[in-house]
Amino acid sequence: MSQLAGKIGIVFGVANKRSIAWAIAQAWHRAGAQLAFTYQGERLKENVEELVAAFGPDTLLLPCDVTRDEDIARVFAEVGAKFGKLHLLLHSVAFAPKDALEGAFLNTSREAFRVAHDVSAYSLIALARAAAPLMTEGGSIVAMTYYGSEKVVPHYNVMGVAKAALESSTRYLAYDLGPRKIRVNCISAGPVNTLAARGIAGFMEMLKHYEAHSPLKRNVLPDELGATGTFLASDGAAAITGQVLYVDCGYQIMGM
Ligand code: NAD
Ligand code: 0WE
Repeated sequence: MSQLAGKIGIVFGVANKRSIAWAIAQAWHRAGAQLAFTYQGERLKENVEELVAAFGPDTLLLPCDVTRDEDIARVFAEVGAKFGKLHLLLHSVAFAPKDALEGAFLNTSREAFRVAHDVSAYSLIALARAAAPLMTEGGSIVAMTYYGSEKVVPHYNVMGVAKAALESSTRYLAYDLGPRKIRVNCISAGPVNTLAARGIAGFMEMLKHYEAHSPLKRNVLPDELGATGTFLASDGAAAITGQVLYVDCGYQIMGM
């Protein structure tokens, strides 16, 4: 219950109540953490405002496009001014241009590659660098990834390459930040029906495929991602860094 009492955290990637970031944020909050939130832009502002109102009227909520260095600088300046320190950071942000997720990977444009890597991978480095000076008591950084980083998942395409960069960045960041007691890990989630997953052709078939072929014969629940996020943020994971944890009902172990 109070695994995260006294911890201060910041959450990137809430778009709506189905967002994985929202499931993890709720779990962190229930475990006693005090949280700040960011949202991508005006389009999502009202949505996220309504959600975070549940955490009290004085919850810090700031716009942040993770491709903008000035946004990132302002967010951490405000967190520093309000709390003076930080323990937890959730990175639950990804984007690739829609057309890059439809046709052949072979046709990935230079621009789609750049955008996917900027939003989905470089942003972790930028956020970690800005957060680290506030993590004076140590910290835990958690990022969301997906199995398409290591095996070919048709149509995941350049997102798979960007997730491979995210996972590798997690290891290099873990090495750099380890001496400051800041841990960096990824959760590799099985498919979840969120905004980012909806509209992807064949997504419902993918859920059925996991149900049929994962050892647990079902799909992962958002609350289960919350529980793993809480574990990684807690002192129970004090010696775990640089890892990718599969929270996918066991799907990743299968060869056939
Ligand atoms: P989501 O759409 O709810 O969340 C994606 C978030 O990324 C949104 O909040 C969006 O605003 C944010 N974002 C995109 N571009 C941004 C930018 N330039 N600046 C700031 N924020 C930006 O979908 P989700 O499924 O909850 O995705 C969250 C994370 O989980 C992603 O990293 C995704 O790759 C990962 N993931 C999702 C699944 C799944 O099946 N849904 C599985 C494994 C991993
Ligand atoms: O990481 C993701 C999805 C991330 C994502 C989603 C979109 C949809 C809208 C990134 N960029 C965009 N761009 C858009 O314009 N997942 C793990 C979910 C997902 O997406 C897939 C999947 C799975 C699983 C795409 C193809 C195949 C499988």
